[in-house]
Amino acid sequence: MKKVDIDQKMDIRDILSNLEDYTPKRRGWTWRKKVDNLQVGPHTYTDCSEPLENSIGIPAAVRYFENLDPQPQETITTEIASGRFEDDIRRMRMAAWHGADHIMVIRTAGQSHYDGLIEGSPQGIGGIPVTRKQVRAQRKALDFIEEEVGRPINYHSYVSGVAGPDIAVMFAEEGVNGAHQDPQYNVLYRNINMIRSFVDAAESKKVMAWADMAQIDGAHNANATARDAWKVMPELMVQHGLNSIFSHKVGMKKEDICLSTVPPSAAPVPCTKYDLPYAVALRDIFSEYKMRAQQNTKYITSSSREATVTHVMNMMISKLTSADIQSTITPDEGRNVPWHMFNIEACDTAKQTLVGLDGLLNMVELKKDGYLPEKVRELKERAVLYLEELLEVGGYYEAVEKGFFVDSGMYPERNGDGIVRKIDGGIGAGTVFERDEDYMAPVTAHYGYNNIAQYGEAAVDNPSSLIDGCTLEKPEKIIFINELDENDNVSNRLEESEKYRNTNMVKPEVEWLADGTVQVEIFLPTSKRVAEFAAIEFAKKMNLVDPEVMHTEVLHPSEGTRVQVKGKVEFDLDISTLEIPPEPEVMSDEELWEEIERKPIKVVAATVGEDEHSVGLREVIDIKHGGIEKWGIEVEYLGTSCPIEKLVDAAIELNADAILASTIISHDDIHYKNMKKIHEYAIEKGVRDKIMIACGGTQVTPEIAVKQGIDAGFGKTSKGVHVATFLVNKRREMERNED
Ligand code: Z97
Repeated sequence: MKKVDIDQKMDIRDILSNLEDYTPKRRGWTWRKKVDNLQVGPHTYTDCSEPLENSIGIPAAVRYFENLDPQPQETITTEIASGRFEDDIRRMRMAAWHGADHIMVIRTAGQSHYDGLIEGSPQGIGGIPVTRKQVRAQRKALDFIEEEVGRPINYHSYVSGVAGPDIAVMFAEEGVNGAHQDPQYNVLYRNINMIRSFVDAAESKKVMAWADMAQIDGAHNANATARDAWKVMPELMVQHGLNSIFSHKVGMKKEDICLSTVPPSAAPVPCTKYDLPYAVALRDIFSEYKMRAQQNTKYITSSSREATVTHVMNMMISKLTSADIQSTITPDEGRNVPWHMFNIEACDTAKQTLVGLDGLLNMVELKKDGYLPEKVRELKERAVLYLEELLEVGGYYEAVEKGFFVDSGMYPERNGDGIVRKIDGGIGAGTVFERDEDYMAPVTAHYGYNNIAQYGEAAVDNPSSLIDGCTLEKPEKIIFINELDENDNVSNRLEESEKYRNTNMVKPEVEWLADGTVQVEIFLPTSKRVAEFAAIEFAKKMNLVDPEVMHTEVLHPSEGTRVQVKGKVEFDLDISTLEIPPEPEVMSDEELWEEIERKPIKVVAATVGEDEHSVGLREVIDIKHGGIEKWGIEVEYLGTSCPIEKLVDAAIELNADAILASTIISHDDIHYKNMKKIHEYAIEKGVRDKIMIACGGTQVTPEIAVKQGIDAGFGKTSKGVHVATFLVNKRREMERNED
């Protein structure tokens, strides 16, 4: 594939071509490189990492801070789950530009129960079927995207389910950089046999350790499942402990083992009182491990505002306890629609918050006495007691059989409603067999008994040397299966949306190319239920197909309700038919200040003709609204209904550089006629070549205005900065002409 061109869309077909021969550029997880006292513009950052080569800053950066886009030291995760991997690739690129360097691919519903690898590129539900083809294509795309942004991107999915070890090997072969692996997930949430899950985990972890992958555990699922998420805190510490030490004993480096932590509560409960002691207790106990902090999704609703506040509150905890990876759940998790724009918004929320909190720990310290340490100690005690009881009843398997986990009581209280699994029950029960005495497997990164010494000393540490390397060393030995299903595959999907792929045709999209979906925000002065049904009718009248209410918020039981509706449009647009005028030029504040300080500009301004409107012109003049005064331009305002002659005469008398005339009324083209008059009267007075003339108004079309003889016209979207830019530019031009 050719090098990515920023101005070109990624060509999915290009990524898919020669996929059978593609090998990933690297293996293993990469952390951001922290820079001490990073200088970006006039600011010094304490906790930031190396800047990107290409990125998009948050809106305020673009508008006010000269595109500063410092990158926090924490890895930022985006979860991508649209069900079509080809559309996810475009979303990954957008996320990378907004600061994500950990791309987590959510699996299609039910993949945990597949006892083997899925092949090809079928469409998924709530995620994608993770297959070699899909993984390879996405890793290949990311190899290009990381070059474009100038930072390694960690690609991640799940090594869970009955096919865990198969997936681990495939991930190691394909350069996947991180994965969730936790046998407790299989047991508790997918009812996969516990013995099978722990045996499989040993093998999976061994392979992941070989590939230097970062591992995230599955503890966050207890938060999402428990009746009251804050009550599972002691048990979660035990879950983290079991998976962490198991992983380390299998051979993973501690710095590759990440705890999946979730603040267990959310406002309106006094969440910091729960969440902070919990995070501090975890940090204390697991000081050698990494923390992957994730937004609490348990209490998420369809309000993206509310989700964002929870996210930000959660990040305060992350910052105070030095989390290493910050996950960003799409704030529309509560809507179950993974939209591009919310995905990207969540990355921005993380970046904005973490950068905003830069240096926090140099300024504030957590208290060493009182509520916080007392609570931390209490949590640790509860966790230790929990672990002791677990050992007393015979160990993990017995504890699960007795329903220890995800009980709705705060340990040691127990309500008897925990998840119960039988030691010999669940999917894959009875499928674990002891290896025969003469068992031997000539493969790398294989866990446990391998009767290999008989083949010589060298083979003990390197069993695959017996077969001249296995697929981990010799990627050419991998058998790449392209597709198994002739209907459900990416080629068919690409063909279906061909009309919109690299052509002039566009259609709105939230998730899949040309899905046509749009969101409409409607306020209705009525009660909730009435508003919901009325909003659907409005959406239908707007020609939206399949309208659905996504979110409702009562502003008052009878006065009004806010409704967000989504629906599809069935039309598209040929962008080559658009008439797009050149973008108005805008100078920076600095350039304008400098230029006007060098040589002041004075203008005379008025609303001309029989016209009493003043608001538009005041917006362009007044410093309060970003008007031209802001940059030091001196303005003599003559008011409304000002005769043309008075305006021009005043400009001559005051020795002004420019005339600004506002003309709102457009009946019989009076606005253009007045412009022409100003121009002609200035000629008559012999000052036309010395005074700049600009006219504006809501009905003014700049091109028609200039045809009247004046220097510039400004329409209803024009602002002070456009006028100031014009004045500076025009004066420079006049100065050049004088020379
Ligand atoms: C996350 N927000 O951070 P399947 N293994 C583990 C998991 O947590 C999950 C799977 C496998 C979440 C993502 C929930 N997690 C969503 C430890 C899912 C998924 O659905 O059982 O095939 O695998 O990960």
